[in-house]
Amino acid sequence: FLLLVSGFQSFLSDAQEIVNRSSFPKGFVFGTASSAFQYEGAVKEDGRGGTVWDTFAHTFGKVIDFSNADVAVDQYHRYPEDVQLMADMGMDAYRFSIAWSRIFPNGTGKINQAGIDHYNKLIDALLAKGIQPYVTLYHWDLPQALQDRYKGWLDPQIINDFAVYAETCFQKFGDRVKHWITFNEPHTFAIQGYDVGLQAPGRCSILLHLFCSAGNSATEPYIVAHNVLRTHAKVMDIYRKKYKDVQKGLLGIAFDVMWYEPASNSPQDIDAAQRAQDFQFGWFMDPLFFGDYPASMRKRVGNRLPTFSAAEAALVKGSLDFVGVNHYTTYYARNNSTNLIGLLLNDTLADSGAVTLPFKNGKAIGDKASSIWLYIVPEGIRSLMNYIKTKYGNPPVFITENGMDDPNSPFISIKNALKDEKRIKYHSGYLANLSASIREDGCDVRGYFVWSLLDNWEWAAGYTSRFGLYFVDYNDKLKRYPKNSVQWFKSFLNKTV
Ligand code: PSG
Repeated sequence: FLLLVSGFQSFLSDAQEIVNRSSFPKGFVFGTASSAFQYEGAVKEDGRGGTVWDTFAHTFGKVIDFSNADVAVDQYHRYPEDVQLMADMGMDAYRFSIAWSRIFPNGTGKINQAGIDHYNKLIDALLAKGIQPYVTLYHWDLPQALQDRYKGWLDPQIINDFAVYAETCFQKFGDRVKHWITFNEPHTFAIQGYDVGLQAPGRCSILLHLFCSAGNSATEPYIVAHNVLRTHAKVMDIYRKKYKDVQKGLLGIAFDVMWYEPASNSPQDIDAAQRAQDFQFGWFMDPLFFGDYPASMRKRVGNRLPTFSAAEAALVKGSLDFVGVNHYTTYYARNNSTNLIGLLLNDTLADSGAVTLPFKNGKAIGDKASSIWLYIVPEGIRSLMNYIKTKYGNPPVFITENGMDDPNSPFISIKNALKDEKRIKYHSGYLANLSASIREDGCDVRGYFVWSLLDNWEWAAGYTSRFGLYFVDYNDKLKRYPKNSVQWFKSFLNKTV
């Protein structure tokens, strides 16, 4: 009987604990997140220039349902309605991205006033409802012109071009935007775009260029990441020198961060879990906090890993006010003793010498969402917050994305699609663990953004995946319908005491 009771209590204390706004510190921010390319549509309107993602989405075979984001969920036109949906839930903030090619259609040159006007209207609509804008400057939609001109992120010329774009945003919007995120998930776009070629610009060399006509999977991801870090540091330098005193905003960067559990308690697997984290998160965090790449990367990547000059290292180190963490899932990590796949592919992913999988002995680490990579492991967020606290000295963290998707099934009625009890369980589990990491472990977490406000265009998965709190009816004028999770967040957010 006692065993039963304690079993029940531990069950209560992880997934099912009842949390609400009052489980979080005063001033903790709740919001939803989105990105320009996945939401806006209107790709040819008001002078917007093309991007590498327009090109990629229109290349046959790159998106699994043969869709593109020309219309997406039309937030470019429907933002007033969408802002109202956020207000209905009682959200404090909205994370969205600015499309570089709406501001500079060719990446550089003359400002496109219509683009400025659009984001002014969006920002003002949010503020009128008491919703704080959290603005990402780059969520993967590189102006195609810069890819054509000098291969985009592969060329350090991009540092200055991005800096001009970023500074333009500070000048035009910084009176009202107090939270800036320079980049969304550089790890994802370096790997997906330049190692495996599954995302724009679709470069890779694996399997004798079977999937990509050009690229080098062993070197380009490192060059891209290096140029992103140098760009980020330069943008922060500009912000601190010219804007911060007056505008009083904060600037950070957002990373995709899984948690890794060693697959066994062997020293080899424990080491592999650490290396997996080094090659995902440490790749960016170590330069930002310590001024150089992790030792494990230096050792294993050798001269393919670029180096920072002393001046660059000094500029990169400390160049952030907060860390944005996009966290969805946890995998097992095991040591890769043979590295046969690495020898075969000769790519960046193999360099860590760690194999990460959501399975152990044929058993999944948690319940699966719709995306093949997304397994539900609520405790992972607590472990990750503690890892950041210990390793990087407890910096301020925002969870800039957390969420799960349902399949887009033509066989389910809208009525049934709105019954997203699994999503409610997902968020209550992750939020309970996040709250515990703050209250019980002392982690400095400042806010939480749900991915995503609406169902939207999920990159290479197209419209097959539904991450929204609101359902979007793609067959009937993109009408929005609240899933049950909307009601859940509404009561969660109202329970302030
Ligand atoms: C994030 C994390 C993983 C894969 C993809 C992403 N992971 O842990 O394996 S992409 C990220 C992105 C946003 C996407 C969203 C859902 O910032 O644009 O729509 O997550 O995939």
